[in-house]
Amino acid sequence: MSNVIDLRSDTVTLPSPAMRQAIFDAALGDDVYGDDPTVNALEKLAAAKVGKEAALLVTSGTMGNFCAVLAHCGRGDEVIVGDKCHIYNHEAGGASVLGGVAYHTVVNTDTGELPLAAIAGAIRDRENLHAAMTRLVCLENTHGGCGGVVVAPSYMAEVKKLAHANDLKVHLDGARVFNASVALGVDIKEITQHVDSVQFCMSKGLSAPIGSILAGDADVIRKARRLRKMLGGGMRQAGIIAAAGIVAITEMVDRLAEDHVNARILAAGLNTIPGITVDMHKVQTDMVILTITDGRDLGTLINQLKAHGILVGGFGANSIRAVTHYGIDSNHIEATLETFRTLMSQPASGGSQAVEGAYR
Ligand code: TLP
Repeated sequence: MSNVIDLRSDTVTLPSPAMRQAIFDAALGDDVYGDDPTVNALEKLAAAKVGKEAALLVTSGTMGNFCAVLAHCGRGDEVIVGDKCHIYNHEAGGASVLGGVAYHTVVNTDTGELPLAAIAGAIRDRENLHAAMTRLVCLENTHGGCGGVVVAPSYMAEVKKLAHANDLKVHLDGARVFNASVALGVDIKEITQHVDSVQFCMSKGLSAPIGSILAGDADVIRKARRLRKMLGGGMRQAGIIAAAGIVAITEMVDRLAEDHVNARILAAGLNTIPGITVDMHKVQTDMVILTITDGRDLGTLINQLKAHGILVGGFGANSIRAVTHYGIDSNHIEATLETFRTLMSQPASGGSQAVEGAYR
């Protein structure tokens, strides 16, 4: 795989040498008994980092979001989500299937927001016996379904105000919230202060092999810990995972800026190629969404790129998603641009091919 340039996602990152060493050296115990010192250290560190009372190590972003929704909502309750968000589109309907929670979708703006009036309109009247009980609003930052855009903290503050005025909680799917804080040049707490709970992934741009953190107040995390156990996510010597997580949040945050620079260079280069357009306003973090405008078949192009050792994913009907990360440097960006130039200068071949693993 060494010659492959894998731009499908920042989830493909491999652990850094410091992470591998930390995993090797980790002090371990049985975390279901609360005895793993490395997990305990990570949870304490993570909670402090995002300014919350408590934190929980979970296997994945999906598990973190699931535990959060179910910690805030009971069966028959309703959660307000954006129609382009990950929780609604890419988590197998877990909160609904396993938790009996109904999703109430609000149309996302291109900027990853849910318009405040639409949120207000989606909140059910608790006195109406026909309606489910609205309990929670979920935000996402950065917003993957909107191409990795950063959602403004000032907007999040408005959502929190509206939610709390209506006795609702706010959960943030912050799978890439460190990308947002680095892009804005603010401390992560400037973002997380506006939500009651936050899930962030250590296994994306932060390059840890496994693991996410769910943080919130002590009561929410206590409930989430039980939910995690119910899902089979109570892990034993999980310090193996937590050791890499500590390196992720202490050493790998600042370097996300490099991924953002590489994404801008890739996007700007792609934008000069006939038959491709990139909305440069939306290239704010590590994601580049490029739209094919010359009518050629997307699946065929993606397969041609693959044959040249470049892996990307489909994004909607006419677009491709390329994500920069720890395993991608400026030489990879240049090689990717060169291959795009070559392929796009060739006439489109006939026929159509399926797009595997498309984002939406
Ligand atoms: N996103 C993955 C795929 O599932 C689409 C990716 O390659 O972008 N929230 C957001 C915003 C995410 O982008 C993801 C993963 C998750 C949650 C879930 O995280 P995991 O994969 O750890 O369950």
